[in-house]
Amino acid sequence: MTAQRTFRIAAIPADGVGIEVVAAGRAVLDALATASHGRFAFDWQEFPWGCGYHAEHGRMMAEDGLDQLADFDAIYFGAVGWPTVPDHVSLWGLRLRICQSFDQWANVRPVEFLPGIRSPLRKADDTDLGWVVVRENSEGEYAGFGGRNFGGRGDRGEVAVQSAVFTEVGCERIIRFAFDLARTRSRRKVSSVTKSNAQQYGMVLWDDVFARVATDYPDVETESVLVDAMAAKFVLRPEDLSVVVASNLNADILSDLGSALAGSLGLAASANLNPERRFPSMFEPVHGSAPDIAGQGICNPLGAIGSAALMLEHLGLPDEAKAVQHAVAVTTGSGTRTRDVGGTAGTEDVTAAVIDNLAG
Ligand code: GGG
Repeated sequence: MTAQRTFRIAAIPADGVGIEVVAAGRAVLDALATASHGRFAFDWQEFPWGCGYHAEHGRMMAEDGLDQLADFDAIYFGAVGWPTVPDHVSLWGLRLRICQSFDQWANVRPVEFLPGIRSPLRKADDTDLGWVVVRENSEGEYAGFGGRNFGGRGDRGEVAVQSAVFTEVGCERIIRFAFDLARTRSRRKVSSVTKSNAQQYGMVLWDDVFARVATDYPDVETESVLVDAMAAKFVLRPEDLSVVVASNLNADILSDLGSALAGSLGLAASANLNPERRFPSMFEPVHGSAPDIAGQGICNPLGAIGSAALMLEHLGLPDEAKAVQHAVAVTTGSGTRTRDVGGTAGTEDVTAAVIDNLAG
C-alpha cells in the first residue's frame, strides 16, 4: 500500500549515544507509521557523518552534505562529539554548520516535568511545573567571529578574540517567536534574559528590541532578567516561568540547567527551527554524545523520543506528537526508567515501553 503522505527524513545519529537514541526515536516513529495504516510513512535516509567519518575523511560531513540535506522534510539528529576530535572542530563541522547554513534560528527547548521522575524542584508528583527555553540559534556568542593571533610572539603572547554578534533582525525575530509561543500557552508570559549590565552593546540592543516588540503584545506579561538572576530563579521560583528567551550561549546553559532540574539531561528534547520553512529544520535531544556510557545500551532515549514528537508537530501531525508525549509520560509514570532517572531499564526496554504505550 502506498502511504497518503511520505515524509523524507534525514537521520544523522553522529557520535556516541547519538547512535542509540536515534535508533530509539526511529523505532517509535516507524511504529506510529505502521499504526497509521497507510495515512503516513517515513522514508529514512541515514548519513554516516560525525567523528568516525572525520577519522576517514578529515571532515565531519560530506563536502556536498548541505546540498544532500536540503530537500528533506526534516533532519533527525543524535549527538556530536568524541574524544578523537577536538570539540570545537566536531561541533562546528556538523551541528553548528547545519544550524547556521539552514538558518535554523529558533531553538525550542521545553523543560518538562514527567510523572515518576524525581526532580530537586518537585515536592510531589503532581506539581504543575514546566516552561520553554527559546534559544537564539544563529548568532550571538556562537556567531563564529574572531581569531587567534600573535602565536609567534612566544612567551605566552598569543591573543584570541571571540566576538558576539547581535543584529536587530536576529534579536527581533527570536523575540517575536517567543511572544507568539507565549500566546499559545496558558500562562502568557515572556522572560527575556541578557547580561546587559556588563555586555553593554549587543545585549542592550537586545533589551531595546525586547521593549519595542513587547508593545505589540499587550496581552503578554513580560520581564527582563539578568542571566545570573535567571539561573537562581530557575531553582527558586520556577513556577513563575512560561517562555524564557535568551541568546545562544545563555539559553544553551539555562536549558541544561532546566533539564537537570526536571530530572536529567537525558529527558530534554529540542527543535532547531527554520520557521520560514525555506530549509529543513532539525530535531535532536539536548544532550551530547556521552562517551562514558556510549554503546552500553543504558542511555536515556526519552530526549530523542521527545524530539521526534516535536518533529511530528512540525510535519503537521499534532495528534501523533501528543500520542508520543503521552506514551512517554505513561512510561516514566509506570516505572520503566533508565539509570540517570533512578531506574534499572536499558535504552531498548524504555523504547519498547513507549511503543507499547502508544496504543493506550
Ligand atoms: N544533541 C546535541 C549535541 O550534540 N550537543 C553537543 C553540543 O556540544 N552542543 C552545543 C550546542 O548546543 O551549541
